[in-house]
Amino acid sequence: MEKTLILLKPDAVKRRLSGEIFSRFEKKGLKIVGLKLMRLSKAQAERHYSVHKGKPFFNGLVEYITSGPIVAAVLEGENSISITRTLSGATDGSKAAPGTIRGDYSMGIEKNIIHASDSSESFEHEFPIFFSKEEVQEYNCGDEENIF
Ligand code: FUP
Repeated sequence: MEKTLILLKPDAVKRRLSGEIFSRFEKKGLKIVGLKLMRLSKAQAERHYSVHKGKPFFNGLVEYITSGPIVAAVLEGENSISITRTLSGATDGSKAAPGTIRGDYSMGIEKNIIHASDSSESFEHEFPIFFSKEEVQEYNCGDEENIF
C-alpha cells in the first residue's frame, strides 16, 4: 500500500496539536508505520526543501523548520499521498478551506502546521532524510476490508 511522509512543523508541536492531527489521519483510515520527534539540522532542512532553493522564502523556511521540534511520520494506506494533501488543505492557511488541517489551525503560509509529500517522487526524495527503512513497521490492523 502507498506510503507518504508528513511533518508536523514547530507551530503544530508547540501548539500541542500533534494528537489532534494524527487523530484526523487515523480516523480517515491511514495507519502510522513510522514516527519520531526530532529537531532538523540546517543541512537536513535544506535537503528537504531543495526544490525551493533560490526562492525568496527559502531561507526563512529553513530557519523556521529548524526553530523547534518537529514530528515526522510515515502514513500508509491506499492513495495516502493525495488523501493527506487533501486533508492538509491549501498551502496558505489563511486561504485553506475550513475542515482542512491548515484551514482550521493555520493563519498564514509559513506557519502552516504540516508538510505532506506531494508525489511518490517527493516521498522517495524526502523519506531517507527522516527515516531508515528499518524504522518503518509493516503490520495489518485487521480491519482493512472495512476501510479500503
Ligand atoms: P506545500 O506543498 O503545500 O507544503 O507547499 P509548497 O511545497 O509550495 O511550499 C513549501 C513550504 O514553503 C510551505 F509549506 C510554506 C513555504 N512557502 C512560503 O513560505 N512562501 C511561499 O510563497 C510559498 C511557500
